[in-house]
Amino acid sequence: MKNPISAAQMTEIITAKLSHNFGVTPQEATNEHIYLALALVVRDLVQNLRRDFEEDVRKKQGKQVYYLCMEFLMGRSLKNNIYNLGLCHVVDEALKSFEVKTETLYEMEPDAGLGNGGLGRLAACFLDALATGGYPAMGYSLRYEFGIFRQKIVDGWQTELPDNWLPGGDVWLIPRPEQTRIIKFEGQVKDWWDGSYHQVEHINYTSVEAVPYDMYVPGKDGEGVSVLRLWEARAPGLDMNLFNQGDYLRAMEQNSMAEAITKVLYPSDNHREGKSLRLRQQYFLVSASIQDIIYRHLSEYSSLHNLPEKAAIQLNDTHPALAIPELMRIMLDECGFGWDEAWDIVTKTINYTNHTVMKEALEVWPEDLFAQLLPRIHQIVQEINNREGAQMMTATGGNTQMVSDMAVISYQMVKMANLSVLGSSSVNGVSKLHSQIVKDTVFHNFYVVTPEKFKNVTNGIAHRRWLCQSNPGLTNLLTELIGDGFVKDASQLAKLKAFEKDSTVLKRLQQVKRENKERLAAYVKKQNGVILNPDSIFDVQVKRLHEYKRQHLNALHILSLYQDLKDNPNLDIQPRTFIFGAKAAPGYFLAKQIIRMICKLSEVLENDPAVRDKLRIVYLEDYRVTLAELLMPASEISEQISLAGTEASGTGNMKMMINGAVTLGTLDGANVEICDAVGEENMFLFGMRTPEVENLQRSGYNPQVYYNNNHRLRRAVDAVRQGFAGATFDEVVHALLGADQYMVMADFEDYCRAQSAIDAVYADPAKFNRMSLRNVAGAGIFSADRAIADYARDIWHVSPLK
Ligand code: GPQ
Repeated sequence: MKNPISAAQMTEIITAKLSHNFGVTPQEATNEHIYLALALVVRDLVQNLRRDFEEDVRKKQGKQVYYLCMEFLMGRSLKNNIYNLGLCHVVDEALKSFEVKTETLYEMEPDAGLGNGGLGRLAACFLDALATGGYPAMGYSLRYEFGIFRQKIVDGWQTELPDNWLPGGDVWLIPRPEQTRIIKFEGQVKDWWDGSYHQVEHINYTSVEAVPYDMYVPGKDGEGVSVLRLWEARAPGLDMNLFNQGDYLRAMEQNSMAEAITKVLYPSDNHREGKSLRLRQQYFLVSASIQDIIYRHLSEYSSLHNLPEKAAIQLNDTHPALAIPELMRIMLDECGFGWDEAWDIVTKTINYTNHTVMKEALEVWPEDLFAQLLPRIHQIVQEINNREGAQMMTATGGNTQMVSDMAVISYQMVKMANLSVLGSSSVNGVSKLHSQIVKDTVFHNFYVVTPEKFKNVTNGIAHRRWLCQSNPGLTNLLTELIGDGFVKDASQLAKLKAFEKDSTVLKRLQQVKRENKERLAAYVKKQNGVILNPDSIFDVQVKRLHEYKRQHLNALHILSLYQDLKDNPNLDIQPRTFIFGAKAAPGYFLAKQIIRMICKLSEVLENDPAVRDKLRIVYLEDYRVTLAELLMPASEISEQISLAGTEASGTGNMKMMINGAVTLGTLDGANVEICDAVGEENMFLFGMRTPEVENLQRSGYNPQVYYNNNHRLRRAVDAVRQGFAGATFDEVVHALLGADQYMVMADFEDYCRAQSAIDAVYADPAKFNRMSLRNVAGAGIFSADRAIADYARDIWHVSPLK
């Protein structure tokens, strides 16, 4: 920091804020007041840093990065901001005169839960890395009034409660009403020829205002600050025309339709949402953001010709794909560009990241809905489809099957993935394996035609949040052993490897883990009333609930272990605590039943005094960023057990690894690269590899075969069929014995083998601790700093400002 603040000064500024904003003295102030005052002080500091940074960017005419995403799962900001500003000690000291602990204030902040899971959290991690790396960057998203629902478990069933985060969360949001944009929906397009100029006018549209709110994300120690701009939808005053015609109800209807756009985040993950409100949300985000980007560019350069040199736009999945036709629209209709020149600029500016190969997630829109809601965008998409179709005919030597597979519009459906590939100069997957699968399967034809477009950038995590702030015990130990260089350069974690034979270090590592387990146990005691055994293995599976992630494989194994223990109460196993946390999409019945099965199994174990000290399940309600920050440091086994070829990357795997957990996983997503980093001997790998999965699928997979041939599996599945703790699980049974799309039955046996291997290793603490140490040491490449450096070099072609 340029101007370090003393604790005394900090006390003074907080006191001034209390008086000025809330009219209270420090004696009168509630903790709520102090939280808000401190947040405002920090916000001011970051805002000033951003102003200086922008000044510098302007002088150097630096290239801007724009990251468009429907989700930013930010979690809390206060602690992260204070940490990045290097003010932890100053704030701790200053708060003494207000007689409140910093930690108490941190706990008052609600999570900004503007995302579902990995995709949204990745976007949040990237803003941190962009700022720390000194890249000029803005994230664009929506200011949902309600973020991801709060989860409450009632009799094993997930119920959803609204997440009203703005009281308490909005201190970070600075409104910028002067930069409001207008978004136009519906209506008709009128076009005519004016001499040789093609004129277009959008008439009878409904307009909605987009009001921006800015949230600042400071980088560590540096001058870089990212901005997250969140758009709020507002009705532009009542339509007096309708009003005067006596159409009062329609006027009111339009009003609430407009404001519905940013009411709530769609809570589905890895699944398309075919609702027209979702399409409205997407266009609303895209139109406001593209207008904003153009405005910012033109106020610097007064021409769009150099847009690709000065701006890189990243589409985070296909949700913001309408940025492509929207940028075309503005260039054609408002800036007087011809098609070819506009298309050249657009495709050089935009890039696309794919985050899944799940079929049910591929976005498609019925063309009639699309045309009705976005008439001009529809025309442009048709034109893209026609022109690119012709191009592809040439490129494929007239292969109509390939051409139709790559079409943007086909059978009256608009295919967002194809639009994204055609309109981008780069298409990347999020792990080595996933990027390969993208080329081999979903976009194979595009890959054949334009191989140079396809790239990989393996995901990363904000290690300063997930290690330095969440795990102070480990961070202190690391600093003592290898210095604090890893804070800004995670590759230095590799220095820890030098201590792998040092028994004192290994014991201290274990001690740190122990303290983190106790910290989690204290939370669980308060929350669930269950007392955990800190000597048991903490085996963690936390992520969205999805059939492909196979939480039911984990549950099936626990059930089977329970049956073994009932047969033989003296069975020599390491005591285990299986920890689950997951939200299910509200309409996803199988996922909800899997949650219930896990909860009911937990009940069974809890009610059996003969086993509960050896085997226990804890289901953590309302899994979210803040809970993850407590959990990751306490994890010892990281369950990453998706069917090979289904999880694009995973990022929870990286968060646990960097906190010293050992992965129990398939060779899927970024697990493959975890394996490259630490070696097979420092993981517990199991299950089929991608080619085996493909072979089995091709040859006709039959889950019954495994049921018939594996006694242990049959017994466990039979118990599920019977039901337990007063509940039945028909949908789960059906999923397992019916299609078993994700081959739980086929991988069960090897999963059990890997689970017992864990037991054996854990019995030898030195061995387990060494594995743990090697995981921490190998985690450096999974820092978001590295991922952002990859994007900057390979895709955006930007360099840090300094
Ligand atoms: N991911 Cl398409 C989501 O969290 N939500 C989505 O809708 C889609 C992808 C995840 C993906 O499942 C993980 O494997 C990735 O690690 C993550 O995106 C970030 O790339």
